[in-house]
Amino acid sequence: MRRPNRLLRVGLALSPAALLTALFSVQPAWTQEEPLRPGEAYVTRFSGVVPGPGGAPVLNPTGTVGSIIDVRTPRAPPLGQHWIDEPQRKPVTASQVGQVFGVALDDASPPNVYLTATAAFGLHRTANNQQWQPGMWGSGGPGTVYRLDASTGYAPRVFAQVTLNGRQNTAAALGNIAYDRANKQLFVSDLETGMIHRIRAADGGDLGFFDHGTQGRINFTKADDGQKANLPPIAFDPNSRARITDCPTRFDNSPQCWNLATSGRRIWGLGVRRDAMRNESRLYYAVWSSPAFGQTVWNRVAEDDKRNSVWSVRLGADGNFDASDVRREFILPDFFTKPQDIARAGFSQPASDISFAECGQRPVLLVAERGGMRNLGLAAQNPFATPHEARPLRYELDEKGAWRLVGRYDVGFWDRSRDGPPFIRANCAGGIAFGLGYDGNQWVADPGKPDQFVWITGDSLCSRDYPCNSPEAPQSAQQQGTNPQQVAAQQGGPDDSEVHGAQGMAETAFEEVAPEWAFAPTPPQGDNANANGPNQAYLIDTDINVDGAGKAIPAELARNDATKIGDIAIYQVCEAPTVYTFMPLPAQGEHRDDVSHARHASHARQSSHYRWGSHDPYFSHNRWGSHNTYWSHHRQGSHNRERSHWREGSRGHSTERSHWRQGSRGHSTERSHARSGSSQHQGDRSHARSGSNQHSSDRSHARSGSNQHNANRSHARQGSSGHQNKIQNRVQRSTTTINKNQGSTQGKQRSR
Ligand SMILES: [Ca+2]
Ligand SMILES: [Ca+2]
Ligand SMILES: [Ca+2]
Repeated sequence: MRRPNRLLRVGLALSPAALLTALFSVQPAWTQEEPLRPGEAYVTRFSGVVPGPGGAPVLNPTGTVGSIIDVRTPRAPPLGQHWIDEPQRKPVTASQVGQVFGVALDDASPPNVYLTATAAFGLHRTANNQQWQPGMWGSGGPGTVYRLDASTGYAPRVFAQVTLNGRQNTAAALGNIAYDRANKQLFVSDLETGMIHRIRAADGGDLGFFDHGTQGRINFTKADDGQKANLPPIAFDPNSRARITDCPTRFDNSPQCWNLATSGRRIWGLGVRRDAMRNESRLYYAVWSSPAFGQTVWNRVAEDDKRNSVWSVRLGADGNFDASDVRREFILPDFFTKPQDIARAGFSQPASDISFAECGQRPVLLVAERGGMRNLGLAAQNPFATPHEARPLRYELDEKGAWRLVGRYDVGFWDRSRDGPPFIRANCAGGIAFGLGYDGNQWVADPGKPDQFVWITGDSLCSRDYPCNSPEAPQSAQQQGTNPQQVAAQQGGPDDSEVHGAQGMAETAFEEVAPEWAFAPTPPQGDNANANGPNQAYLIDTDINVDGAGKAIPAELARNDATKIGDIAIYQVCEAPTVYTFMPLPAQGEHRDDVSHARHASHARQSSHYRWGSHDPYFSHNRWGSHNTYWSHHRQGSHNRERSHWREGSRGHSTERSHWRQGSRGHSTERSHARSGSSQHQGDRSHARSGSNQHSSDRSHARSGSNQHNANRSHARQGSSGHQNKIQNRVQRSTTTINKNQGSTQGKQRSR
């Protein structure tokens, strides 16, 4: 966060006392030896690249693919700022464990960490396609589960090799991993075979597998109506293999050759829930149904079967799968509406993670989507998934035992104004976990507040065109009763560093799932355009963004790491509840049908059925500036010495970071000019920042900062030829009381 953090001060000329404070209050990154502590996170991510032979990028074998991130001590409220000096430690590298996505913790104290091999960050062969690049699989292969033992300081080792009756995974690798406390075992999804394996925690022994494609689909209960149903079985062909040597196109860039499991039996996200009231454990798993990877059969399956879905299978007293008790818990709500998107990716992107509230009395299930799998190459932007089209979703259990979709978390400031509907902040990177809430005075994680925060991995949490809040803006917003983004714009400076990593926010701060305005042809205006979620969140980039001397590293603040972030797990210690508070059932006669709610196609959008938020008892609490707990805590910010000092720009002044934006010393023509339409005005860039391809008078004119429209100021600001016609039209249509011949006219009405 860009308050005057302790790390940034270290490199400056400080008083001896201040220097001492700085040295002792923060350990340099990577040096702490403690095991995981309650409240801390473990986050996976892509290793990054280094120049290879001939200069083309190759996997960086020494790049970090997972680490502990200490999210316990932000010492400031969550207000949409980049927390730049988050402590990290215990990195593991690609040469040790390869590329990994899934992460789970067991219930040892302190817990051990489990990581699973992945193709989610692409498959990477050497240039001659003779072998895997170093750093692709570490010491194992595509079917490997690694364990980082707490007792050895989290030194990684091969824990299990997932095989199907001895058949090795050929490339598609594993999906995710979940720990089952009651039965001391782990579940691992295999993205090639579609099987879910049961692995003994004590020694990594394989206790068997569940085949959703042939066991789950043929006999299940639909949770929404309690009826039995079946779908045609889809079997795995054990003779299939990744087409490494005979792919018609380059293997690395051709996921259709990776032998990913068939649509409808492809399992990614997993979660285990023990229901103490029913004395029952179930394994939840996410099924990925999609036309991607050349799965033309998808076009011919039933409508339900085309959607991504979450299922569960009961676990018997011995911890084994009970295939006689399979439930289709819910179908995920549609994201895409455009035919070309549906033809590309299906109705929504896959769910790569499932998490439960383990401590609180309210049964809550969180699902994280990820933008599919692809590999555009190691030199490409957004190489490994389609960014900005994946949601974190929240379900709650109702009195009848059905999971009801109650909300969606906004993640990242990127708002899809340049992508098209839905205009929501859908930058989930596919990992989600509950974490500790914070003490509202000190802003330190409170072990007495388990499950009160959610941490979500995300792409483009902040970026040049969708920036973080500046340190000053939230306070001004509070004083002015508007949102921080607008204030930041007025003050001439949001923080435009690139932040890709994890977003943490109050678990109650969720949004309506599919608001009507999000599906309008043009981006929303006014309140609907506000970044409610990220405005009340901590935003962390998973890279180390400050150097050993405590200075920000400009290259780290400028690099787009979208699609390179993985999964997250958080260590919490709590007593599991024995009674629950359920989501109330709808009033008699009121419509409720999760399946039809999931479908845009089946409803007119004006239908109130999409307005889950209006049925949601928590919804009213997440409005920016209304009765949000964290917002009101922010009032203390004006008395916070650190923050005040920062604003005066004295001791905490960091030349590199301050000048980064202003472009004085490190003036970058490209970056400076792209931001504000100077002589090299680029119509598409500048206008896109205003929130739409089409000039929006509401938004653009509001940036001039006055309630009363001032034609002179607003119009002069854009100054581009491409802008002229629209401005003229707008002026002629809307400002009959403004005399354009008088440059200093005060507008008598707003432009709209
Ligand atoms: Ca960082
Ligand atoms: Ca980064
Ligand atoms: Ca997870």
